[in-house]
Amino acid sequence: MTVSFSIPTSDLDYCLEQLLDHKPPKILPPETVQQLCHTLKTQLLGVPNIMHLQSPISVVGDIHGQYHDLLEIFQIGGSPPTTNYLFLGDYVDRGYYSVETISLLITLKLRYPDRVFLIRGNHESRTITTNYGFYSEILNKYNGSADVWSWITDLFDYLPLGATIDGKIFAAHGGLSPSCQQLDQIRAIDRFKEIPHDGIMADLVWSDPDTEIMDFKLSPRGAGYLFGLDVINKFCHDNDLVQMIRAHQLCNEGFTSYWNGKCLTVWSAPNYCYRCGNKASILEILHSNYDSKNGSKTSDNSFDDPPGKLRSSNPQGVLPGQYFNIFEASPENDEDTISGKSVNGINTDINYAGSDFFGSYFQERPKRQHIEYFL
Ligand SMILES: [Mn+2]
Repeated sequence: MTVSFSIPTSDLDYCLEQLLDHKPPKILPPETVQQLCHTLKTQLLGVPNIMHLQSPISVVGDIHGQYHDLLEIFQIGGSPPTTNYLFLGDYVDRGYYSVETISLLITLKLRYPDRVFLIRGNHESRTITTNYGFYSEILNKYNGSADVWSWITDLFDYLPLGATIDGKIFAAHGGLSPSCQQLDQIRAIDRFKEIPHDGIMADLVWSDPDTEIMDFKLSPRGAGYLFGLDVINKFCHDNDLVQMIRAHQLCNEGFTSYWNGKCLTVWSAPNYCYRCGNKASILEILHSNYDSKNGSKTSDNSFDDPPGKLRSSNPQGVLPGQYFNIFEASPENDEDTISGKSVNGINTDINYAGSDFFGSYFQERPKRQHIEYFL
């Protein structure tokens, strides 16, 4: 018996056709999903925990099963192989089309392996997908069988944890970890497993920046940490980086720039859960040649005060060569708003790790910020 390590292009194109040419999109047969997952796993085995990517590349944040809004991204941002894409995780849960979303992304990764890159978010996990929609969606769409869920969540264990872009930008789903000072510590992790409750791997997918604190604080999410400017400055300095790009937090305008562009949040699920009314964005990185602008080649601490000048000077708060392409929900998203009864998992939220942190967070937290710690 032979083990396949690649799938013919024509077969992949057929899968793309099934997903793209039908409305609603046709789900792929179970055996096909199994084969796609198996093949991608064998390919991801050789991929390091932190991928080494180059600009130009477009960075995409949370999608959460909003399949039609994902198609909107390719519409406005260009499609592979013409445009390179780095997806920052949280492909599944919440929206109605997690299966179609992850099937499309897996197929695109196999079809254009050097153009499409996927890293892991906190929802690429067996525990989380059991509670937030993906698992039940699969039972519904695959006649009560959880096989497809097993294959896809097994594949999640193989996804890389982050990427560098031009060696200067660090990208991950969530944020930094008090247990991690060096990128090499992330490179040394055995990532081929379920996301643990704590430690570097957990923090990378769960943490958030916070402009009101210094150092690390436990996150109100119940996993990961909040981290302040001093933390990101030191991490960037020690690892020769200029910026961190991440997703994981709903942004009303589709993006947030922290600390003059030192940290950016990309959010790519417009009208999140078919009811938040928010915009979405993708971050287009054309280049990372900052030297011509500020004339200083050697400055590692460009963001430290007093100013060393590598700070954003445009309205979006991004660095030179970067642009947030903002977009709104697809027409299909609106239809789902009208026809939708409840969003996947939204009413069964309360339990994660046995505690009621999600509900209690909203009750206890003073309403001083627009930050909402949606899972
Ligand atoms: Mn997330």
